[in-house]
Amino acid sequence: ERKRPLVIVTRKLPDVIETRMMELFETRLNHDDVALDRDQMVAAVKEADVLVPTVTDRIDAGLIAECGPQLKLMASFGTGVDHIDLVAAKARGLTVTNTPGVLTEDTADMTMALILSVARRLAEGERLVRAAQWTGWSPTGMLGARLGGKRLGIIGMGRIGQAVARRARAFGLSVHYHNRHRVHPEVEAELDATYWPSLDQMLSRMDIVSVNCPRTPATFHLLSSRRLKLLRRHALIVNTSRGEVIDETALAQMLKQGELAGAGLDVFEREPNVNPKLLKLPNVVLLPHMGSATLEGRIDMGQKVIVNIRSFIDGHVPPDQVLETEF
Ligand code: 8YV
Repeated sequence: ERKRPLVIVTRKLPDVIETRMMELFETRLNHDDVALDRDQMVAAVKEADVLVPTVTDRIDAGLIAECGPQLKLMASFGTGVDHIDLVAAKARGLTVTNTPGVLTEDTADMTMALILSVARRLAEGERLVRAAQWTGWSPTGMLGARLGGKRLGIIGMGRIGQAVARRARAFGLSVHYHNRHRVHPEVEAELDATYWPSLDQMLSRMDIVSVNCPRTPATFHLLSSRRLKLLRRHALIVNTSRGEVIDETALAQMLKQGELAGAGLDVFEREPNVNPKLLKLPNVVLLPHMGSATLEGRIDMGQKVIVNIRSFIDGHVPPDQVLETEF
């Protein structure tokens, strides 16, 4: 009988997924759900046939150089692959897979939740009530900004950006977007979205901006200090993608100085560390990278990981193979 492949999973996954993996493969789980340190990661890649990392594991060229010859597949649990050096992985002959599609709707929901929270001061109001500082209703109390009739600029019109666009239209927002490529005319028509080839021009015209692009070398600090300054003072910005797409220091400074009206951030440049300036600002909603955190979503992601591993082991191209040229 053929030896079962050793699959090492770096973080705790939903029980049903762990149980299924144990049935299918020789599986080593992480019951503690504490991220593995560098030495543990090195030990894992020396031994595993398949590694299942998450966004919190840095799979850089140094770690890839430590991989044992038997390691052929990195079946990442997550959609973003910015934590994996894809060029080094390719050079080493590693196949990389991710879990796209199954977290699109959840992440778009969270994007809308952040837009609503910031525009309507949800977190601020909640803090007021909990602190027993609410003195009663007033006609001018807790006034936010109406979403209807405002312009939303989506940066990155992929699966998640499109799901945000569909939701935004139901709230009466007009949808604008910037993307590497213009999306198919039929999709654009269905979303009633306006394409801006120039990000700079789009930024200067929007009321709300949502970051929905992947973090790639090309999108690192895409929202630089210079670009953030193109936003209007009343503009709001939300990010459910990756912290590094925005220059966090510049953003915090602008929010503090009132050069921007508010921000909703689910992701940060140095997670789990958050720029201390942001913590003190009332007009900022801060979440702990939970955009795709639904039980259903995590199970779907786990199932995708399993399908990718099985098809790879059976000698097929796994359905979610990531090519380094995509980025
Ligand atoms: C996950 C994410 O929390 O998939 C992504 O890119 O950021 C989130 O859905 C995380 O990646 C799990 O590894």
